[in-house]
Order: sequence, then structure tokens, then C-alpha cells
Amino acid sequence: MGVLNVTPDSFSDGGRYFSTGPGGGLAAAVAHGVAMHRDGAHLVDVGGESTRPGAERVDAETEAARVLPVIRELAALGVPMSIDTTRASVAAAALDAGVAVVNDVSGGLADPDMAKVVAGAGCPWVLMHWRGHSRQMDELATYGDVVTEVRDELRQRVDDALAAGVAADRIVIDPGLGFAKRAEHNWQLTVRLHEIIGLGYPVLFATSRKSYLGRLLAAPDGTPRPVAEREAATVATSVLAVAAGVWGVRVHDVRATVDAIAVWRASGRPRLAVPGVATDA
Ligand code: PMM
Repeated sequence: MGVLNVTPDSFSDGGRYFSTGPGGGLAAAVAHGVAMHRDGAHLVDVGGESTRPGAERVDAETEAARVLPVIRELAALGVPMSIDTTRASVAAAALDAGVAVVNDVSGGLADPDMAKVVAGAGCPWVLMHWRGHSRQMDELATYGDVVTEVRDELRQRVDDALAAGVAADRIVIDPGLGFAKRAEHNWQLTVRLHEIIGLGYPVLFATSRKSYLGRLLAAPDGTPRPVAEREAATVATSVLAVAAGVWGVRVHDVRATVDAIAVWRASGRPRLAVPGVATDA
């Protein structure tokens, strides 16, 4: 999954593909979506609202006005897409305009109408682990055992989706790295990713350029590695997740991760050993 944020303020690519902004953002956004598809993205994930920690919300009309022109053009060019939104109205309009998948970072919690839209469309729905909107999520990062709690809360999101009429084979789950999670929580979810996979649903894993990687690679004086220089770490975390058995990874630089996965495949698709589980090697 390749990231296409058409926002003025997303943490990594904010402003670059801002479709309603000055300087021909629409053409740049469409060209970037096409390029990611050509580089091997099975889905281009179009988002019109920044979810970076502390971000203020935009209204639904603004969000839709950002994403719909991009989606229409990419659909006409045959690029498969997901819509990164927590709003049912934006998801419905994006589905009408040609997206195939709804990627909901709130796991259905932010908008009670989302389940209805997804069930009606019969489309895949990515349910991410979420505890609250960006402005408050840092204070919600309190856990006893983060992996157990994320797993249990994801199971609840899945049960709610099933109860709302979403088919089990349409559900994808995501532990939501960086969303109400500190660095140590993200690493625990990486080390014990098999426990999330063990829920029995396809898993999406999204680490791309996130701040915990910047902190891992900080300079000796503690300055975090800049966003644009976290690519090797992104590739490493994504390949580890693929080797653990995830369904997909969400990245900004599609080519680098696709190349690394090609190496993993050519190497016989080595699997990470899971504690307590016999390998089939
Ligand atoms: N992270 C971001 C946005 N959307 N969607 C899913 N399913 N999982 C994520 O972890 C996720 C997401 C934030 O990153 P961005 O600002 O670079 O898009």
C-alpha cells in the first residue's frame, strides 16, 4: 500500500500533493499515485485529513474536496485505491468515485455510520487500533501489556463490524503504530506481531517514517533522524513484518520496500520464528 496524503500538514508528505493548494497539487498527486502503482503498490491509500499527533480536524466537506478529484483521476487511469478516512460520508463518496477499500484509522469508532457504508458496499475494511483523535492520542498511550490490550481491543472492533453486517472475509486489522502508542509500545507490537496475526484476520502494518524510527536513529545529541532519512528503517520494519506473515505494509517509498520484499521472496521467503510455534522449515 502506497501513501498518498493530499493534505497541507501530514507529517511526512504534507503539502506536496495538496490537491486544492496552490501550484498544481492535483497533477502532482495523480502522477505520484500512478508512479507508486507502477512501482508495485497494490493499493494507493488516498487521505485528506492529517492524523499526525496533535493535528486539528478538518470538516467533512474539506476532506472530500481534497480527495475526490484525485480519486476520480486515478480511477480513470486504472489505479486501485483505498480511502484513508474515519468519516462515513467521505468513505461513501470515495467508494462512488472508484476506491476499492476503506482504511479507517478509528476502526469504526469515530463515525457510527461507517459500518453501514462498508457493509452496504461489501468492500474490504481496514480496522486500525485507535483510542482517540490526534489531539488527545498522546495522553491515551497508557497500557499494562500493550500487545494484549491492542489485541483485545481489535477483537472488539472486529466483533462490532461483524454484528453490523460486515462479512468476515472483508475485514483487515492493523495494530496502529504511533496511534496512542509510545516508541516502546511500537517495538512490543513488532516483537509480538504474531499475537496480532493470531487473531485470524489479515494484518496491515504501517511504520513508514514514523517518529519512533526517528528516535531510534537519533544523533548522539538526541536530535531525531529527519523524516526524509528514515527510509532504510522503514524498509527493515516492513520486511520483518512481511516475514512475520502480515497481509500488507503501508509505505511512502513503494519502490524501496517492493525491492526488499523481492529479495525476501528470492531468498525462499524465510519466516520469523514464533516463540512456542514449530516452524514448517
Ligand atoms: N498511519 C497513518 C495514516 N493512516 N492507516 C493505517 N491503516 N495504519 C496506519 O498506521 C496509518 C494509517 C499516519 O501516517 P501518514 O501521516 O504518513 O499517512
